[in-house]
Amino acid sequence: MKKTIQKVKVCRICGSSKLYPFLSLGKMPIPNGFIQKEELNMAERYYPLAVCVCENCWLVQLTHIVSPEIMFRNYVYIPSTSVTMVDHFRSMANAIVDKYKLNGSDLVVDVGSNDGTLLSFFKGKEIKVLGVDPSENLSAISNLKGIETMNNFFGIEVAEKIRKEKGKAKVVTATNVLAHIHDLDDICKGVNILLENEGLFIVEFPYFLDLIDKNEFDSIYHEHLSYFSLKPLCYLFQKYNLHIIDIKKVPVHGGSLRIFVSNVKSRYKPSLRVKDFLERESLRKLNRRSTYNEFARRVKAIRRDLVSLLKRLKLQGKRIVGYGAAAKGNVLLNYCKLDSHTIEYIVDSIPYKQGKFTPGTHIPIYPETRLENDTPDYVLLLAWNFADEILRKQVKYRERDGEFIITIPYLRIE
Ligand code: DWN
Repeated sequence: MKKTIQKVKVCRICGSSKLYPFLSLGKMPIPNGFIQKEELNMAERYYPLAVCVCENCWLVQLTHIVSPEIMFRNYVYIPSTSVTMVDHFRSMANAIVDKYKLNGSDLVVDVGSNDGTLLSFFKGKEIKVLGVDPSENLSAISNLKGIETMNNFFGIEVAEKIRKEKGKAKVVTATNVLAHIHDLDDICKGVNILLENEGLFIVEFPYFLDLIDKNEFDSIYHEHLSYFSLKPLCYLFQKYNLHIIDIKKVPVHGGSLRIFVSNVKSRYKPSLRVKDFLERESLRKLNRRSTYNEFARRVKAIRRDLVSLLKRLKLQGKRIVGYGAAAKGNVLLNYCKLDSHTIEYIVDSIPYKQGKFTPGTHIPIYPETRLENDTPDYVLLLAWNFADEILRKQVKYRERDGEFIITIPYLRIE
């Protein structure tokens, strides 16, 4: 995709042009587009951020796609910076090894392997591993850690190269990456090339039902092209003789699904859980415009309530800072037009982000240690998906009567 942005004209799964737009969050910079102090007066690229739903297969998707070269070649999302995510990937690897009896002759390939955190737990069990990731910075970190990683976007070409050089894979994993990919057909074709006949494609993604049920609208951003429920994914997989054979609900990133996909000719048959989840989706009326219009109404109400709360607190002379310079946090800040006049600064654990400023709203980012010597009245929790971990970390701030403002799943002060 040579242009920096393109309008979506047809559904990426079924090709239908019946796309119903239901929520716009306005125009804003890409959510991980952090800027240096010397760039503060330079123009930033703003892109439309809006979602539509395909009225044929019911895939929820962005109305415009920003070039992946802009978003992923140098990437700042590093799961190993959070205890929650490291524990999550450790238990995921253990569960897969136990469930599918993986051994030293098996190859596990991770698509979007990031800094190699998930693969390191398979490697720890003497299982052969290979990462594939487009970000130059993260591939370098992963290779330095001894996790062999190809610096590229996964697809047919990379799959063929891996199969030729390493053989077929017993397991291909993809966590928090399928939603980032426009050409899902290329991914499925690549999986079919790479996977053993009895192999498993194990995909984890934030679940759209959680997104609308918990009003997680700030998870809608330029990196996430698709917002998956099971029905459209079943539609996609059946095009490539793949089917979902099992599902596990996991709590990360506001509520995600881990789905297990195999070739329809393999010995694996769909468990009853697949049918249960599909029935639950039809009960939630995901095939009705009203479901999406109602969600959009709730999102606007959350913005209205949050902005008026913060305005009231500022009028009372209260100090407010942010916690977690997350992509989702930048969506919230830009959608609610909250800049450093309202949010004095943001603390974050990722060194790369410290010393920079948030995209569009230009709020300075400091290390978390700043809260050891400063006690603002309120902290707006932008990384709400790590609420437990962060609240545990900030007991001392709360003992000094500091309070957290948390917006998801509903606006509250703790
Ligand atoms: O899909 C994606 C999700 C999985 O993660 C990626 N496209 C981008 C990314 O979104 P994000 O930036 O919202 O990710 P996080 O990991 O939810 O962001 C959390 C932020 O909070 C990070 O910048 C790190 C920070 N943090 C912190 O300051 N102290 C996190 C923890 C746990 C902490 O204790």
